Amino acid sequence: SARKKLVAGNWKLHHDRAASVELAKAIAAGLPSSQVEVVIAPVFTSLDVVRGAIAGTSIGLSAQDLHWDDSGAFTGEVSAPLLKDVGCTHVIIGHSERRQLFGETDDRVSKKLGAALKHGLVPIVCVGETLEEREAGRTLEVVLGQIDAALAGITKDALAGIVIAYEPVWAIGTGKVAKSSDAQEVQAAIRKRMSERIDAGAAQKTRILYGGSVKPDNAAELMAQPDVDGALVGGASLKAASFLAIVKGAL
Ligand code: G2H
Repeated sequence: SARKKLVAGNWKLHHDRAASVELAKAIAAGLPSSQVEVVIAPVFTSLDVVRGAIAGTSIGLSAQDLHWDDSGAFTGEVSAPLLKDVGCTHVIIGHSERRQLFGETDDRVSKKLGAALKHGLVPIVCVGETLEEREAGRTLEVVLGQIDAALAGITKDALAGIVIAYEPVWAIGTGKVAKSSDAQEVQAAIRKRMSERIDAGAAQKTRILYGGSVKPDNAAELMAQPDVDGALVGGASLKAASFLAIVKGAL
């Protein structure tokens, strides 16, 4: 497809500043080509030093969450202007760990998406069904419902620039990867939904990543699917060798 592949490393709650810098430098040194867009998402406290470590490279810098207000009495929160200030280009929104463990709702995901767009951060919006929902045959209903809620009010111009990550909850950190045909089926349905509800031309430009136990040995097959435009990688992004092998799988 005409869409440039994107591979994003979600470091979750791992690595102090020194380890983050070391990993970022090793990734920068091993990048195979500029044909794949690469983004890394360290913890908040490492963003500043990682920005320095990847300065002058094409690697994007992502936060793992944000608050929708610019400032105010919101203890513990970080806003889009502050993420811009520290050098972020991207922000992950609605990761399933936030939905499951920290009370993230579709409504909040939509507000966070609006704040990211307003301040020029590329949102990486995560959706995905649980095992229970999949077994009940509700996968598309759940995922498309999350898409509708997250993208409520979004314009076609904004749609082309956002990134969606389909992450089936049962595949996250479990070693159980979705079959590439299952990922393709859901991701094609997401694109169709965005085409119908927002704009067909813009939906052709939106990158849709797959996430959930992506490893060097399954990445290439997943990313060869027509609607799998890259990967959101957790565990395997914590070592430069495995992350770079996944990036190569996108070529
Ligand atoms: C899904 C993924 C990255 P992992 O959460 O967002 O993590 O690759 O460890 O399943």
